[in-house]
Amino acid sequence: ADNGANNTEENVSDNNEADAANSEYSSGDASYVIEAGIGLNNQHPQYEGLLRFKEIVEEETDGDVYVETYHSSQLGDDREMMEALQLGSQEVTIPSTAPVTNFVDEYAILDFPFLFANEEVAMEVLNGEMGDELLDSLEDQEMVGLAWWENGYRDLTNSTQPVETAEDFQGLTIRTMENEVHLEAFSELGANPTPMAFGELFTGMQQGTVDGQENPLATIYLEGFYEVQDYYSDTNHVYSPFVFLMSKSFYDSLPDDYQELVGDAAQEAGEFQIEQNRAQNEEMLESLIDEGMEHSEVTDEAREEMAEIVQPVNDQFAEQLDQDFVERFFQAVEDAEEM
Ligand code: KDG
Repeated sequence: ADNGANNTEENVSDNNEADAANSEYSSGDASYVIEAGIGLNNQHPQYEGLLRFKEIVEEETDGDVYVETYHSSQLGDDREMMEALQLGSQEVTIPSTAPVTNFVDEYAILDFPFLFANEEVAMEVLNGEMGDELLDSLEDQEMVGLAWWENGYRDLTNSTQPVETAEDFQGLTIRTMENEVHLEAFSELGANPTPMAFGELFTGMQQGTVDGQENPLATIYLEGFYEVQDYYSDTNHVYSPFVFLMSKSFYDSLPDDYQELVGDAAQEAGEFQIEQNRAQNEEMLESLIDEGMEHSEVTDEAREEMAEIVQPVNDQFAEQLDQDFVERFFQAVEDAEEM
């Protein structure tokens, strides 16, 4: 899509007919069209959140801003969609923060294993000053960060063996997101990490290119990973935020009141997404077991051992980042833990 007021014609597409049919508005009548794409499929609460964003924006602008929604990497993988945002050829994407590290170094800190003790601590930090600073830092990269959504705690699945302790990672080929912290952490545990775009993951597991992967429960179930994975371990090794990104050139082309409106809508739809997401993440374990996956329970003790093994990775990356930022970030985590 082009930026600005005359980007409507070339945006008309028909591979999201179901969603278009649900809308009383049409792209042809809109002054602004937002092409929004995610990597996860349309069963995931992230997509429900995106549909909520669409509903709010279209209703409040009476169709003057129209939102076309795409899922399952239809518009590309996370990195490609972010590049499209930079170029202004796509308006919105909502990646996990891990691949954002390839654009802004400081995002690496969010992927430190065992960083956030629970979701409340994560939300407190993200919705506070440090989170704002991370959102603002995207502007230099031609993107505007509008809100934090939630993917959740990531767990391990694989097709080879039950994983309960740090030793069990030895020799496992694990797909990771494109993020150096993840790569180093899994190497430290003795696994063979293989970075891969989300859209290639199912086939990768099916064909045996990788033995396993790590994602929150909702993704494991809703993407049907149980069809190609036998073992599930509740490692909870890292908390993954989603970040709602908009193309800066598109955002700048909006009148002030629309800028405020899309920001509020991203926030409100995010609150809804987070609620749905947590409910799903809780429900999905039983469904996975019903589908035949074996659940390996990871004890707190085993998790602590994993945390100790990967600590040098956190230290090494913390050293590479701006020290003032790192100090303030860890302080914010500590403050949030005390609340
Ligand atoms: O829609 C989000 C996906 O594109 C991706 O960020 C999900 O956590 C994810 C992964 O494992 O790639």
